Amino acid sequence: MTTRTDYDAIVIGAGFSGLALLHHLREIGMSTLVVDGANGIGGTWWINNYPGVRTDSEFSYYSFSFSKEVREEWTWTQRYPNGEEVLAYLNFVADRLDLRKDIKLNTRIERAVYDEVDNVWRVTSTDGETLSAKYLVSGMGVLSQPVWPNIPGIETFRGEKYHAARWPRQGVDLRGKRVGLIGLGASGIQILPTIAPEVGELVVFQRQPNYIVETTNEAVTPEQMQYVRDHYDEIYERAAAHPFGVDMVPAPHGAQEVDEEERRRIFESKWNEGGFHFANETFNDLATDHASSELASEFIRSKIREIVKDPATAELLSPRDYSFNGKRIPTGHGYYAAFNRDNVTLVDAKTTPISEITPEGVKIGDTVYELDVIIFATGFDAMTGTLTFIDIVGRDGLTLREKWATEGLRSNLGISVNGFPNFFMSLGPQTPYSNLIVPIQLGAQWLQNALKWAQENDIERLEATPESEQWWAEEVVRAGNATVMASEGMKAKAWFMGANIPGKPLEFQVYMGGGQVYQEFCRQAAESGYASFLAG
Ligand code: N01
Repeated sequence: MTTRTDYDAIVIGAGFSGLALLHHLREIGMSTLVVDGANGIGGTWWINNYPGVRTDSEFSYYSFSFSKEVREEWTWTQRYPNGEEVLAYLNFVADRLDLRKDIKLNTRIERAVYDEVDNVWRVTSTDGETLSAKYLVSGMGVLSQPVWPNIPGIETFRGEKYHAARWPRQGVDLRGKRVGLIGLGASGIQILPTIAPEVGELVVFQRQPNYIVETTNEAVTPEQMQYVRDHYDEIYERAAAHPFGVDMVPAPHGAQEVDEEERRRIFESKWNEGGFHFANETFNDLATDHASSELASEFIRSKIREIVKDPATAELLSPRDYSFNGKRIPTGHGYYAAFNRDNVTLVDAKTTPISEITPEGVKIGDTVYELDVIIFATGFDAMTGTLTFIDIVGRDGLTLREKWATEGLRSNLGISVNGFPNFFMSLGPQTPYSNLIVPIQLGAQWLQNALKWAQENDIERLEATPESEQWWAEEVVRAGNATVMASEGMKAKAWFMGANIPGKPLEFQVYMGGGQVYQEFCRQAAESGYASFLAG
């Protein structure tokens, strides 16, 4: 007998994942509730409203393809849409697909417990309400749990301090102030050139430089938008077939297969095209061959020297300890040029690290940099952080946190975990390193098919088998070790290795084998009658 529940499915998170899941689960007749702790829909785009936030992917492949209405009626205005525009898009999707009535905002989940006797999930929010559902799905995002650095004295600072991923919605007046910026990943790299013109003084504390692929951000013309509408299926198919989920044509050659002059020409032309075109359309081995990755590194160092006027600053901005692809590559909008401004100072926080934050500012060696505001763009406990922050309690009272702490990261395709029946993850750990819109949409479609199949075949529990977890863990390691990300990611302390969080086990948090390969594994799992999900 099936136990009555409040909903068939509860989805945590109202971002891209939550919206796609709600739509697809509704399509198979499931009563579905999406809950989110925020006061608005948007997920990562709601919480990351720091100055300068925008996509690193181009508009044409940074949207859902599954709804003809949305495709036809939505108009993007910027090649790299800013946060406000992406939020407007997500609100448009919610309205157009009539999703809002099944989304409960201001509802933060702190505990979800699997009841084995009744085969239901009981989900409790911080205000004490408990709801039940047969299926629990995480749409909590991969980079949602911000980390503050463990710098002594941080609480003593007398001025204002903000984390990029907890930026006040009403904004912050930085005009004329002395601002310190700690953290130069994709977040800090967008913040810096945006605030530099308005602040009095900007002191940038750099521990490890990044390789930034600069771009320009043109307005989308009506003709370009119409072209995208007319070709959306092709665009989406190309993105889904690309290892990193972008609509780009993979290069035919490795970087060492052409002579130096030709290499420079190709690098130069794709640098001018901007952003991810440099990483994906120059040569096909920048992520797999160290020497090729180093050639790309040297090209970017030469660009830094070209753009940044002060040679000492240019050298400090040039990564030397790891090569291209060692960290997630950020798209820059005038990042390097911002260091030519008189009010921007780059401080080396690697040779002598920040020792302390004092009431007045940031201390390095004997120098205290006096500041009014400190911005921390210090990143996230990626992939697992949100899932282990709350209590997700599976069979026999085991939490996901305990399972992964004792066994290492384990899942079948990043979708399902043994010991946690009928619990699924959109963008779980061990899913592809990619433009995430592609795995989000394909993941929602995969889950729709899986749950429809379970309903039709009276399957009460879907749950990764232990064998599938072992297989997938081995494949994640195999694929990761075939890339330069393995060694370079460790040197660069990349979040995709868990290396940015002191004490976190060092292992691949994502699947580096390519989005298209991953999707093939998902297809095979479905075609096999979901055999690797039938532990229950
Ligand atoms: O975080 P990060 P992020 N002292 O982890 C520094 C996605 N994203 O929020 O390199 C000094 O990349 C740390 O220094 P180091 C995207 O996937 C996407 O920027 O460890 N510095 C590093 O510079 C991205 O990869 C978009 O030496 C300290 C920085 O903090 C991911 O989110 C936009 C420090 C953290 O960089 C994370 O990006 C934004 C300390 N004690 C984010 N502790 C778009 O697509 C840490 N740091 C647009």
